[in-house]
Amino acid sequence: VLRPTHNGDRYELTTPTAMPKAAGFLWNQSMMIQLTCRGFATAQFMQPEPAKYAHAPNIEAKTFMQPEQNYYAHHPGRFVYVKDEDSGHLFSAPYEPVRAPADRFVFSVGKSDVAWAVENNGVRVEMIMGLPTHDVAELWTIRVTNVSGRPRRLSVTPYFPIGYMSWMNQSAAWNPDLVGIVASSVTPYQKASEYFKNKYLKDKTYFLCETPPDSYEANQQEFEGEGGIHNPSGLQEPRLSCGDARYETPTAAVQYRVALKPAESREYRFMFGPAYDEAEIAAMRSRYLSKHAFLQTAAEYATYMEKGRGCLRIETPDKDLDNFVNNWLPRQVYYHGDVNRLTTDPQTRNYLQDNMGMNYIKPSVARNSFLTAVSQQEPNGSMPDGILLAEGAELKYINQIPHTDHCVWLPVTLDVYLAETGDYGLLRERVRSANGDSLTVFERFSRAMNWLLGARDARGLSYIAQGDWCDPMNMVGYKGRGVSGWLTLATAHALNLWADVCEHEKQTELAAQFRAGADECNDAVNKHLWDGDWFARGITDDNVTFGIKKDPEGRIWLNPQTWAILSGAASSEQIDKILPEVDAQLSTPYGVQMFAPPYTKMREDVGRVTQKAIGSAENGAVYNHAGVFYIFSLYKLGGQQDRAYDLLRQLLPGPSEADYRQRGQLPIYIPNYYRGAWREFPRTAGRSSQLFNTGTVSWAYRCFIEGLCGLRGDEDGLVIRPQLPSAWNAIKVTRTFRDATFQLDIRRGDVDDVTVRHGSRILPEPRIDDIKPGQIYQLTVLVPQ
Ligand code: CEZ
Repeated sequence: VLRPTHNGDRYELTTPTAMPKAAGFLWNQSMMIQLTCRGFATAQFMQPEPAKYAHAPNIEAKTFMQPEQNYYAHHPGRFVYVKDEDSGHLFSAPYEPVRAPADRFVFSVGKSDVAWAVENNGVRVEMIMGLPTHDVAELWTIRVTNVSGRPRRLSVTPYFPIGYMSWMNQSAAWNPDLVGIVASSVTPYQKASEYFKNKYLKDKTYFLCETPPDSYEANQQEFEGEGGIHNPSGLQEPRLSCGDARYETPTAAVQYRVALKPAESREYRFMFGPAYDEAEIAAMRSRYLSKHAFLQTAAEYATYMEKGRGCLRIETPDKDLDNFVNNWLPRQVYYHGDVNRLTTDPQTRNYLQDNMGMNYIKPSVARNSFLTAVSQQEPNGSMPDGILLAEGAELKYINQIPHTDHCVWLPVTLDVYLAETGDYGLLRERVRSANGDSLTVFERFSRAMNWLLGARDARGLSYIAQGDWCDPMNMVGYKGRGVSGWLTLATAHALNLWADVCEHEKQTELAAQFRAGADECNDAVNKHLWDGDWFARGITDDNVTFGIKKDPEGRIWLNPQTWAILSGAASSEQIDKILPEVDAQLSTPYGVQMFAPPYTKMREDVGRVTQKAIGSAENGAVYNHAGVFYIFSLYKLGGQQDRAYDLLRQLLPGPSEADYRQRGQLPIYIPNYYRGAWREFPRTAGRSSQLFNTGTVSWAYRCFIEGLCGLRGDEDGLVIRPQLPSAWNAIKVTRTFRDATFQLDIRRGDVDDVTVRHGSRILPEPRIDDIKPGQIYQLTVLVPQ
């Protein structure tokens, strides 16, 4: 049912029912759209806050993107009804709303378009959607071909529901000058001040036709009528009734009556999107709505996507993995760094980690993100919960809840920037903050580290307030006393990384001070949180240690184990105990769970996380962000290449058909989680959240680059230490690094340590220094058997 094509840069799904939520997504800096194989769509655009131009048919609650979104018959989508005007046979493409089984179905997801080819009753419908690189609009091409071998009389009716736009004011009508349906609304508000804020919102939605239709309908009720969306009444008549919507639910249906000879086709082009006024719609029409402009726009967009191609090409024994790493993983990393999840106030930890991935794609973006982030540092050295990216943006949703981990991510993500660029000059940049203080980046990072050191209790453990990395762990410390074991370890790791930088900058006293702080954190965790075979997760306000053997639920958490490895808190004896426990208690066929067993009821001294559905999200799912931290720690540890690789592979659906069906997702992105609770609820375990916003991807790419391929930079050059899983004998890798290209032929050999040959020369150490930009380095690398 699923196959890669064209060297893995497209994936094709040949049924709309096996994986009904399988979807592709496209974005630009102003919008994002996710399209399912069945034709449902979720789109948003920025003005500058996220807004919609196609809505549900009822009032919708506003929220950020959620996992496991459900679709229903009237969910916004992009459809084409095709009716045989002689026999009355009706079907729709891609599949919704009629749901007639197709004779042939292909949903084809590319990097810069999403397309379908559907055949039913001797008619082929091809649909393809692309986006402009800068503007907000969907560009649709719909081609209908008679493949029945006999003449046909058809009605072809594209149907783009607009939905319930506003309870204050909504309408829609045909606009003959624009050749399309234009729906108008007023974004609802209450305060007079909001009027001025909303005044220039794009409250219109347009659906434009390159070719004038024979009839149209702008009123949802009128079109769907008693027949309903599966068999609209409007299609029972010889033509649509050319009606409008006056404080009625708007829609966009247009109809073409065609007589097609055998093998004859018609091709139509449409545009769908938001606008401020008719003048803007007219401008969009003239800019985009022609065959020529569609082609040119598609080429430009492909160039824009190509900028996200990343720095790594691999050839391994696993072709599906190669497809993902070479095509899709950098694209998802690029998406995160390019648009910051299309919010104006990304969570600080997300902002820093999403930009961490940009080091492998466009380091200058990562560089700027540090400057932006620290310019919003508080006077006491702490970091705010979110980074404001637009004029007038505010901290919303989760960013109004105090979380204590944000400073940790500064050195953790800087580590990649320095490894990739060697640009220590960033540290000497002076940054003025909103409160007027002007400090260097170096000084700001040191302040952040001091803040972390200060935010600990008498035992030396880090306060959690209302959450750490685990957002919904909001009641461990809401009374002000609870502490986080993970955060204490993450603090130690951050301090160690920062101490390295201090040393490089010849700040030896500071380095010693931060290293001593890290040791203190590690010691405190060992003293208070080692539970015999693993580390506990924390201690509550009421002094109850949790994440320990005697807990029936939430007994072992992954993050403290991972970060104890990274921070150096865990000795090798402890690691020997931890790893088998993680295997035994947390591993599943879909990756490693974030903790186990999941909570079945509220724990008032842990919080909201325990109320999430069992095995979903943070409540015991295979939460990939936590999983990838663990994978990273295994690569750092060394000697764990099989454990690390098995888990790395599990981040991705497939390659067996059973696995694809269970996860229900195309292998074109890593979702934020797969359902866990594998022991409790095996039926739903593995199911993808379908949410492609996740901090996982920058780490996953890092694990492939630094871990599996072992290609990490330092100030002077590139170190080469691949960690191949034992089942592999050889791989080929191309890595771009500091404007040079490295082509590596890596294989097992009779060597005790990694041995690198460059031309005829065996290098004294597995590293290349004095890298010449533009040069191609061909290296033969032998790794121990
Ligand atoms: O949000 C993510 C956050 O964006 O959850 C991660 C956290 O580290 C990321 O920064 C782990 O908690 O209940 C909640 O508030 C959840 O925490 C979600 O908002 C979660 C979403 O699934 C979005 O990815």
